[in-house]
Amino acid sequence: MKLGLVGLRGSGKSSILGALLGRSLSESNTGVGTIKVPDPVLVELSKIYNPKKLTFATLECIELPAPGEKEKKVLFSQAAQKLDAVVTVTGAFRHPDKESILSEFQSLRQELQLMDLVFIETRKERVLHDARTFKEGRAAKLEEQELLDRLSGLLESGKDASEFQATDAEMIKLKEYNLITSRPRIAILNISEEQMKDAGELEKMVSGSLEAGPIPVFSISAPLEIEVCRMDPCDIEEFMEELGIKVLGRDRLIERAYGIMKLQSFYTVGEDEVRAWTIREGDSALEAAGKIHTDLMRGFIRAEVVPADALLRLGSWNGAKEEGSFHLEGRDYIVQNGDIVHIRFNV
Ligand SMILES: Nc1nc2c(ncn2[C@@H]2O[C@H](COP(=O)(O)OP(=O)(O)OP(=O)(O)O)[C@@H](O)[C@H]2O)c(=O)[nH]1
Ligand SMILES: [Mg+2]
Repeated sequence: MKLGLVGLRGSGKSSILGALLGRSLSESNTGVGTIKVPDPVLVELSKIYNPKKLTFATLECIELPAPGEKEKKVLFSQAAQKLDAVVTVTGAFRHPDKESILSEFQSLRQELQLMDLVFIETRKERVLHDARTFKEGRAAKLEEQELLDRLSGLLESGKDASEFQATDAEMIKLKEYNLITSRPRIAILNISEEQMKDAGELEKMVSGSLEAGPIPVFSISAPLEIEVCRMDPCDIEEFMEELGIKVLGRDRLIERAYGIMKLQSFYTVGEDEVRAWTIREGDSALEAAGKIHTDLMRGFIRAEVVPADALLRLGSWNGAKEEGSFHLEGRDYIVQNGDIVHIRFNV
């Protein structure tokens, strides 16, 4: 899963990425990185199997160029197409008051709406051209044009595409357009140390400015979190307590990202490797198999499933089998969060 950090120039995208990855701005600042998803269940499972390799699920993070930078427009659009979720970064640290923080947040939002508008206008031209040129499929083209008109009207009124009231058929088109403001989003306020005491209030102000759609808003002090990442683990708790940080920004981001993208984990276990995998809620055993390897998907026979909590309670696969926690499932089985899955396959 890919998260994109999007923000105006100098809002602190690189710094936030550094905080998420635990590295300073000067170190390998390539604009990309992978966050390991902390997983206590996985760690417990590894104690049972003592595997050669322990592999955590990961989230990929990339920094996009600031929207509105003319020479990087293409770069931005290409990168934006591949994102599963958009993380907006507002440089609260550089503002003296609440009003100007909100104003930066809103300018960024407008920039993103503008990029969607540009896409829609281009699409509209093409649809109109096709409707004029070809007889075949004209009705559908005109219908699409009407949808695009409504979409651009919404964006022009300062709303996000995610607020669009779409029918099921329109929803399919919307998915195809893959607009930035229709993607799952998280808003980060990059605050200074002095602003930490007002973090709650700032977050409330920004969420309050959003008419609809659940966009989680939370604040991170990037330099401070980078510092925390480099501390001796024994000192971190005390330091965080002193500063009144309850949960690190990175951990909050992961949790929210899982929430908005409706992600969950399943596990594979064995002596070679114990591993966590990311899937979406509602994904089937066949889709889970495909995550592991396309061969497993092609040659899928059945899935052997044990919930991780049962395995941890009973201490072994066989123990879980005897107790009745083991179940055999077909390709349509909906994988549950925390399932340990063993795919039987034949290719
Ligand atoms: N005081 C303070 N400075 C910050 C904070 N976050 C970032 N900065 C500084 O602001 C400047 C810009 O930060 P970057 O992280 O490079 O911002 P960016 O959004 O990646 O910038 P561009 O990629 O150029 O658009 C740097 O000099 C940072 O050191 C912060 O929380 N507090
Ligand atoms: Mg940068």
